[in-house]
Amino acid sequence: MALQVYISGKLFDKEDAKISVYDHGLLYGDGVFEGLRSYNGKVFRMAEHLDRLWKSARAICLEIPLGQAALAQAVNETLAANNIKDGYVRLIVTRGAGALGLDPNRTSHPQVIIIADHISLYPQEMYEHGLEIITASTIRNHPQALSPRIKSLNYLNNIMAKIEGLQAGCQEALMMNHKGEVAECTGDNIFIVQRGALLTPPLDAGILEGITRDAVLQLAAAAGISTAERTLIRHDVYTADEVFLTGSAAEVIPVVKIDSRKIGDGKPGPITRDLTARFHELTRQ
Ligand code: PXG
Repeated sequence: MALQVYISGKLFDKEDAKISVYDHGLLYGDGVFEGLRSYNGKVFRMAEHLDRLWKSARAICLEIPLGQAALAQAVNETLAANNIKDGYVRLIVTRGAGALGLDPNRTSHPQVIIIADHISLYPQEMYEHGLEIITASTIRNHPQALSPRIKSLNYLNNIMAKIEGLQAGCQEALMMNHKGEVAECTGDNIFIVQRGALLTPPLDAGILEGITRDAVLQLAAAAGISTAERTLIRHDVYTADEVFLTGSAAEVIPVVKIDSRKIGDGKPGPITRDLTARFHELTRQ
């Protein structure tokens, strides 16, 4: 059977899952989304993802046309319809179809889309041996232009940095903020280990409040590892003992080289490996 995609209350075969070319999600990137993971038939931190989706929508004055409980049920039903136990869910809310022109008031019917599928961002080999990344010259969106806290359908800022990474032969790129501080990667948050302490940029560095980031901070604290949200500069990353990235799609992935510089001894470090194991235990329990 073809993959089933949910659009505003109905399931469609993948080939027939279509929305209007007048949808402002397409015309202007006017909409919000979430990327969730399901492990063993259960969506990881569903409530947190829905909460963030609602906050993103609130930030762009978009009213989601159903409640959180109904959307959670639709997510579970879409996973079940596709018989997916371990997979990836892309949740999208667009502004809906309307007249040409930016005016969001000239649209009607926001579209709610749920894709349940599989995602593999990086080859397994990179989880074992670590990722090589670069720092992008494209800075993260200025928070006063478009808050990086909003997971909007306009990801060009991140895509520009991703292109820089790919052109340099890297799968990810580290983005600085408008103050020259470390922000995050194009689709992942960043952590460093410095003298046994786990450090990650604070939200006011202009980053997405990652749900995996929160989970890893909690796991580290519970494991007795000292943690802090601290402003970091490129120097801190270059001289870190360990670096890793977190995201719903990527989970926890070690970084062993940045801008061709070896991090630590060039191998995934002990705290990274320990937290990866703890994250696997948490998600696959
Ligand atoms: N920063 C940015 C800019 C992101 O887009 C994260 C950090 C990590 O957040 P979570 O909550 O996932 O820990 C993200 C999330 C995809 C994909 O399809 C992207 C993300 C998540 C899932 C899938 O490329 N980005």
